[in-house]
Amino acid sequence: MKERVEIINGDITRQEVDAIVNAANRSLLGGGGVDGAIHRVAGPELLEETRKIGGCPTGEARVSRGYRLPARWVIHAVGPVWKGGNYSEDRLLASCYANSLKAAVEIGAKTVAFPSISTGAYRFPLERAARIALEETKRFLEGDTFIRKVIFVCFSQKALEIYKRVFEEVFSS
Ligand code: AR6
Repeated sequence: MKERVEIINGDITRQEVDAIVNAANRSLLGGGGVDGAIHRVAGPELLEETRKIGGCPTGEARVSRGYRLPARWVIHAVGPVWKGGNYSEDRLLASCYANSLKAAVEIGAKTVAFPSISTGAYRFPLERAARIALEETKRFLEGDTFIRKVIFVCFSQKALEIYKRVFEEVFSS
């Protein structure tokens, strides 16, 4: 189980995996942060495709092609905006991971890279988000044999340290 998960520091747009996950918003029309970076590298065809999808509710995920990205697919997940913790933020964030991994299996993606959904513009506390991401991934992989590798791409040294520590806690229990 543990060997199917990797934590790295890097830029998700450069990952040579079958699918990368985008931290999108409900419009799926692009934005800042990792969403902006993915659209810039993928090229305008990505927006053309996500426009046709027509949006996505919080906690769910939709699939598009990756166009000029090294990844063949982009799984657009919509994380919750952090509002203090009493608005189902934890459950909605967990759903993003479960639904993204489910979508990966459906499109035949064996290697999947995630950013830290909701922890930028949406202000979800990083350690809490890392624990949810890793617990939900562990739960999913326990019931799945198809996915070979899930990579968590951290965008700062601080995020990397938090993810690595939480990974040890979650995956050794
Ligand atoms: N690779 C990996 N991680 C990244 C990258 C990158 N290239 N760029 C940023 N991050 P955010 P959210 C990290 O704000 O909080 C957008 O405008 C970043 O350090 O991208 O889910 C959307 O359109 C942070 O830890 O996403 C939505 O409107 C994490 O990615 C809204 O922001 C997520 O930060 C979504 O907000």
